[in-house]
Amino acid sequence: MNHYRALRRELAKRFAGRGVVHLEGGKPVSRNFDVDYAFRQNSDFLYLTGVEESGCHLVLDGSREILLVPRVDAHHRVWEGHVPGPAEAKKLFGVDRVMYADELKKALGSKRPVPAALVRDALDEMRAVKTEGELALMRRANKISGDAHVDVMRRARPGMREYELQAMFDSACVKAGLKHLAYPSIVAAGVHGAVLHYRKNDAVLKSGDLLLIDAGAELGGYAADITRTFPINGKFTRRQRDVYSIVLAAQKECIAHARPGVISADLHVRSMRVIAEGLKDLGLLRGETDGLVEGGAVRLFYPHGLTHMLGLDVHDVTGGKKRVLPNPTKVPVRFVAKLEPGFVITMEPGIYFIEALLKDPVLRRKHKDSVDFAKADSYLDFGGIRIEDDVVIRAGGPPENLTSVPKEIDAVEAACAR
Ligand SMILES: [Mn+2]
Repeated sequence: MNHYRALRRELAKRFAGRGVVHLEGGKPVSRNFDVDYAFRQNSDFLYLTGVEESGCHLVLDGSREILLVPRVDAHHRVWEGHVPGPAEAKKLFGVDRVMYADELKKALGSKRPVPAALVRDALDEMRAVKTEGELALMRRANKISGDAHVDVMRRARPGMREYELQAMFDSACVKAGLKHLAYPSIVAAGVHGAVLHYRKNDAVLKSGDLLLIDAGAELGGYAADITRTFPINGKFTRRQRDVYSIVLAAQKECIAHARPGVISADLHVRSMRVIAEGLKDLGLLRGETDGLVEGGAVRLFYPHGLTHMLGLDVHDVTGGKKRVLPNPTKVPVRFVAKLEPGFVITMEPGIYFIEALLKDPVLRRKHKDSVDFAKADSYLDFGGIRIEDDVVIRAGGPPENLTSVPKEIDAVEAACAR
């Protein structure tokens, strides 16, 4: 409660004397007649209040703070059960004053509202740096999600379908009290591992293939975002080991270098270099590493970002206008930020063998000197490997890794042992 109050005070302070801050919470979204989509509170609203009910508002005016809750009738209670009224909400959420949402005009009074875009930007600035209270939630969300990953590794068997593993993951999280996933789980066996946002999750697991699972639950709205890739029969093949080792080396090197002051885009380039070197060792790429990175050949095998911010949104706010930076690298990178203590970011390099890229005639012509396409074709049954941990940037040292799911080859095989 004090945690949320401190954040509201901080926001109100930023706009002191400049008008009244009004935030509207999330509203239910209809799926079809009488059925709504599962409700998830607006992240800014959750950040400032912890309130998970729909239909609320928040008004901040200097030291005055008002939470507005929906007025419900007996009919609503018949279907939806109890909804806290003002007196109860005041105690529950620790706000100075609670009114009904239909009294919004009165709550706002005659003062000018602060433009929503300014409020949004201030919240982007604040949300980027996590407080210890937020980190405690994120640690727990990661631990439970991580345990669910280990559960899936232990129980996966050839012949199962991807959705059975999806259900195992969900079940482990829900049993531990995390009722909501942070994003739709990607459970991708074999070649499906090369589909970056694979969502079908219905293929059969085959012995000898890899299983890539990207899944995380949220606690108090705070997300975990974890990916592991493991052998379905419990033992990596030589070829899988070789590719896996490259991805793991790239990830570990980037984590070791994730310090305050470092530009995220530079870390991405660092991961591309490790991957380029590794793919050269495997004979898939040839030439100078700089040329492979800047010319885009590496991107045929690693076509996504290394990192993004993590928080109440799985791809979280990037810190507001004051933190916008030009991309200092020669490669196209979407997330460019100077890392600060309290940032939580993902570290998720990968290598994939994607038919849509490797069979593209234009790309084949463009990169014919850099890529051994005949060799790459022999990997088209491979799928992909991604390893993703969530880390907290810390002052004066290495980051704190929130994710403790096994990732070393021996440890993954031990977790899969049957
Ligand atoms: Mn991610």
